[in-house]
Amino acid sequence: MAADRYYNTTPLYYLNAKPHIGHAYCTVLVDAMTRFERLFGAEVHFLTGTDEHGQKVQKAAEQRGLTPQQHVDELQAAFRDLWPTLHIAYDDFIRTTEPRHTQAVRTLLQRLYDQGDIYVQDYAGWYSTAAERFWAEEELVDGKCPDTGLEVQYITERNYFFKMSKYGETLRAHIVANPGFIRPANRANEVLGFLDKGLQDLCISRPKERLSWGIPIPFDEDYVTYVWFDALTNYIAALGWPDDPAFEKWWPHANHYIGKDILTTHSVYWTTMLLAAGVPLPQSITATGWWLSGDRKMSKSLGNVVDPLGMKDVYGPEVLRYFLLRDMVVGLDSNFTEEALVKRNNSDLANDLGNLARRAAGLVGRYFEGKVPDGGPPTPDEEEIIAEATSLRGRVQDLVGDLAVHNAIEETMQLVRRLNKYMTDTAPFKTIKTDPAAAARSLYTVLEGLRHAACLLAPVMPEKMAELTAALGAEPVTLIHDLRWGGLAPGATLTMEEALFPRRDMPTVDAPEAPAEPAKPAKKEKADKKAPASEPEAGVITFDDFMKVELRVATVLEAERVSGSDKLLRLQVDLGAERRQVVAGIGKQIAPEQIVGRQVVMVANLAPRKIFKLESQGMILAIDTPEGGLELLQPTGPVPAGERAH
Ligand code: ME8
Repeated sequence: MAADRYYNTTPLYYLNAKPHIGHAYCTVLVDAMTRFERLFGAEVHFLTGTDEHGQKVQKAAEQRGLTPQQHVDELQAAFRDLWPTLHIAYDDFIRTTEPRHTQAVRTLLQRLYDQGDIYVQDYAGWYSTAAERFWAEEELVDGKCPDTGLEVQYITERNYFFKMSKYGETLRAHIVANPGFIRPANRANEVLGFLDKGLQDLCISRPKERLSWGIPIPFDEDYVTYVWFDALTNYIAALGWPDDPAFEKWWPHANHYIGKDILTTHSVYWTTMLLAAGVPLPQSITATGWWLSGDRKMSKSLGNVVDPLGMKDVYGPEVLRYFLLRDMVVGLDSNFTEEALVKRNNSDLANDLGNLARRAAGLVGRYFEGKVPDGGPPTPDEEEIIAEATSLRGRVQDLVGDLAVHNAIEETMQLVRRLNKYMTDTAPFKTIKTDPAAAARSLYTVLEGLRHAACLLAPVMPEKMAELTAALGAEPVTLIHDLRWGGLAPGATLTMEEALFPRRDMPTVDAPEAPAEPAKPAKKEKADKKAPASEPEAGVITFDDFMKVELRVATVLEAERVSGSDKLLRLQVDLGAERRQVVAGIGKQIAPEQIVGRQVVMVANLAPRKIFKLESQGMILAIDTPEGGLELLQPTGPVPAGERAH
């Protein structure tokens, strides 16, 4: 049974550098979870913010010749302003320099001090400035900080300590008794392993002479608070702990989403702090994996960070969101490449989803005056699709509940692919002439299926799916409970003007120039690991292999010769949902003016390649004649541009 209230949090991002794709991922994930949970009927409060104290921030400010306050005031805006551009709608943004936060930290410190859970002691140990913490001798790696690999200094210092060790057993019992408290499950084992080694007490102060940029300790103003003790408290500070009713309302439903790099601070430091303060533990702590660049974590210090602003500006924020959520399994690492993003855009969004919407809308425009046709009673074909779309709601809900957001997206995309196949199988553009009721039924089914997909993908791509829903002539569905088959009203006006997701060029494909070739027989695909045991004989392809080749009808809009080549024509073609450029090696036999306005058959899913510095986004099919001429493959009568041959 899903909960009816959630309080979702992201980490508070350090203000030692600008936001990057790792920050964007965690915040997009929480935004999507929040939107899914609201769609499923829950009330949700979503918090993010910035971590503004500590040595790293003080140092970053010094390097810029600014005071820490000037530095954080300026940099927090980079985060705050970025989120809306990624269509992230948080409910609250907390800065650790705000009075509501510093107040809560001081209240918590005072409470723990008064009850004897904080004590003062001289401490000697290895201190890492980069990691802002002491390490025990045995924790060092080759005498260096295990986190950063940088130098450590042996220092003796009088400091305040939180009796963390006192709460280790209670914490262990809680983790064991509550599977799902730390997610994914392997991370819970990691924390239990950490506890097995025995918990130390936690140094929670820094002398002001070493670090001045922090929250003064209420019972000793010569010290500031350790940045982690400070920052973690934000999760209750933002709710007005201890007295605000918002705390009572939301805190029991807290779900922290963090990167795996900060699992210990959250699942050990924070939880023991809460246990000491008598505050119940959060519902869950979810540790996500890392976006890698090559095999390395993208990180500010490694300087290999992909700029999310750059990606969203080139491909659009919602394509980026789709990619981040579809290509990352929550908890595992994933490699970020622009090529993978473009592939996702082209295959899932431009092709499967966008093209289907355009094809259906095109036919409705042509044959039903642009109005949703009345589907009439469904036949067994439609019944199957209706059952699939209806059961999808529950499956998506379960998958999201299990954090399998990538699978929830995939299930919805499978419905979209099923609709594509159904559209091809039922061929409404043919049946319109022989059986208009069947054409109406097909098109209604596709449009209603698309409305279902738009609703279930809205948490991932809120604006694009709102656009799609509106283009279908439907009202947005805000509660999954209200998503019922038949909700799309016949007679509603379709307004699908633009391609929802334009196809994109592959960013790094820069193959050596090669002349374009007319159609060649399909090469046999290399068998992949999943190929069935009985391989087809040499030279023969399976039906599945054939179905990989997308042959579509295109209408040639423009044609011109490519300068410097007597063989190449540069064509602009209409593919239904989009326009493409194709560079075709047909210029010796066919003049540009002979081909404009004609319909041709092209391979629509061929990886783009550069020919004479021009990108060719597909291949036109043609047949050599014995006289040395060339016959273009074309349908015998007009068909809608974009229709697939099969
Ligand atoms: O740790 N891939 O802040 P931070 C995925 N201020 N996620 C990544 C990532 C990557 N390559 N790099 C960073 C802090 N992240 C503290 C948190 S919370 C009270 C204080 C994400 O700016 C990931 O979630 O270093 C990581 O935990 C978070 O950014 C921390 O960012």
